Amino acid sequence: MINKKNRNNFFWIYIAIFIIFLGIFFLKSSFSNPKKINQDIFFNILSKGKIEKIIVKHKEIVHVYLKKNKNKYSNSIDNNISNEKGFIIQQNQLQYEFEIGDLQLFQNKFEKYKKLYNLDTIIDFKNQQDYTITKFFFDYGIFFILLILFWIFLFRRISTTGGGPGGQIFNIGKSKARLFDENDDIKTTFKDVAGLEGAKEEVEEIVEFLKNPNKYTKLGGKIPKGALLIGPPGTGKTLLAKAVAGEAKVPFFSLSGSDFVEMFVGVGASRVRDLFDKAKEKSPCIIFIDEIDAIGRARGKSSIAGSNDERENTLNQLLTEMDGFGTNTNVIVLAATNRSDILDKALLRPGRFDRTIIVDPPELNERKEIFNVHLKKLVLSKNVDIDFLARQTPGFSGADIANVCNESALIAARKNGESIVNKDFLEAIDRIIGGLEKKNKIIKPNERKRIAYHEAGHAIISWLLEHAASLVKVTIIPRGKSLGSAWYLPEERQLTTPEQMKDEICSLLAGRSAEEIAFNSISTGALNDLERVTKQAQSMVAIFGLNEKIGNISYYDSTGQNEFNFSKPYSEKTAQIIDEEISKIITEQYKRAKKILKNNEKKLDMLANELLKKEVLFREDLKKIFGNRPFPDEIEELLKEKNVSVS
Ligand code: NHX
Ligand code: ZN
Repeated sequence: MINKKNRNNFFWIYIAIFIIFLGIFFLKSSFSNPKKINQDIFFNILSKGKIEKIIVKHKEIVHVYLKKNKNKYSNSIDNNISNEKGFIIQQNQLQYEFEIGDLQLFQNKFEKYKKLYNLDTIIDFKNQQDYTITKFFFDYGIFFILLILFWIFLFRRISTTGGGPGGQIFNIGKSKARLFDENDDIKTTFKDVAGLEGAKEEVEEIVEFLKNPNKYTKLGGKIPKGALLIGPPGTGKTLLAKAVAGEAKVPFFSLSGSDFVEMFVGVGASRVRDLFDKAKEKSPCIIFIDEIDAIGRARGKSSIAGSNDERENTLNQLLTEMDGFGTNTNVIVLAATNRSDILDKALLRPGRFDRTIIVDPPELNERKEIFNVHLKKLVLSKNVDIDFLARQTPGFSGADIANVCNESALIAARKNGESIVNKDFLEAIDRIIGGLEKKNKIIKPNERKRIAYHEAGHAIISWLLEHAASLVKVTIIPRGKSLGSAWYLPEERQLTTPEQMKDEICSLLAGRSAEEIAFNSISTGALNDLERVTKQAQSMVAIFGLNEKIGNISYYDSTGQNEFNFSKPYSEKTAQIIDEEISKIITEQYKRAKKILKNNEKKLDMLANELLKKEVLFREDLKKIFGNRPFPDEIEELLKEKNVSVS
């Protein structure tokens, strides 16, 4: 509310300033804007003896004052320069101004005229200084206005909304935390947090600490001071914190790490101090700092001579405050980040954030729960199979799933459907993974044929290799940045064997090998495939220690501390071996793919032609050509069991 009022105040100030300056300009132009003439005309008027005085205002500009005219309406001195509107000319009214090139020359000529025509015209140099100042003001006034506006804008931005009537300049150092207390009804509860079982338990315990601390302190335990939520974007860290706010029934301060950051020195630290002062007043309470990496980044790293001082001060103040308040103050700090690797180690030390809560992307059953939460709000048809959807979305975060649900509702609405059907969901998933379908993209027939062979190659190899991910469908309809794609359902495993990795590499290379077999030439289209293949092979050799030549060595650095250290942790010789081994793996698998495809060339042709005809092929279509997949397949069973068609 205060905020809104504030904004209005400033709005009126803007308007007032604008009007004032508009007024000044208007006055200036109506009263003191002399008509510009040139020197010849001036001397013409001068010779007629009608000029009272002239004032040399400036080195180059002269103001001309006419004598009072007896005949009020006859102001025409010369037809060329008459005032067309016929205004009454007052005595000594500034009428004309003109520029002179050289003052000395002008003065000589003026004196000559004066003598020649016997004139009483006065020449005056008095007001030069004065004029310079006014001219300066009018010429540069606009810059002053801009400067003032900028200044106001600046103060408006940094003045805070927290506390203090009006949120004035004096509030810069106050914290920007939003306070939720008993009066705010936050509707989020732990019931709304699906999945995240482990994280939820930890957080629930924190709520317990605040509700009855005695239960824990009576046995001598100390209540933790802080907990850090770490996890990739969209996994529900903020949601978890919101649920804490909804359940705890204690004051809850919420702010983002970037709220501390300001362009003025000392503001961040003072905001931290203010936040903790407020929190102590309201204790027991919770402080939630979102995106704490904005201030919690490791100190002294990549700083260019004090450029990061301000952030360091803020972090130091935060550390001090967390150390500072006693264990019995009952203020618990929750913080969230998705970049734990760059956090300062001092933050993670016991006594600050004692607990680290890892928030992982949801697994199969967790995704099912998340789907259940979001599907509650949607109008579903009976055929929607949540279990199946959860399986189709490996690697999706909570936010992704929310997006799928929303997108499917929109897709169903576009089709004027009564309710959302399974197919809408699958379309939404495809859309989110692969991007927009581009049915109208113009593709030449020979290119289309190449695309079909490329995708058919992927399909066949993944069908025939034991460890390759199982295929869901192949399509040559362009989508997002790709011209065609083979859709897999990867097995959600915790461990991967080199056989599985090699089979995956082989099926990725199959696209290009199919092109080579069918056309005796290859294309740039395999870019994405090659990128993934190279990464995979690199990780086998240099990270996972899965290569015989290199042996059980990993050059991976999970601490990320050598981020700015460009030297490689291995010798030139090893680098060469690594490169050779990577290349060997890829070449081997490419040959393998080509050999398998050569052995199945007829089937490749058949599949490619089928693709050209139908554009999309599903598992059933492949089964017609190849028979059952020679290896037991997870989704095969699922499909049988659930009796769902993927189409
Ligand atoms: C392109 N994209 O960007 C087109 C639209 C081989 C049938 N030129 O492997 O879509 O070719 O299995 C510069 C030069 C991306 C930028 C070449 C960006 C190539 C996907 C790769 C299917 N499915 N590849 C696949 C695919 C492509 C690409 C590029 C580029 C294709 C293939 C992209
Ligand atoms: Zn490909």
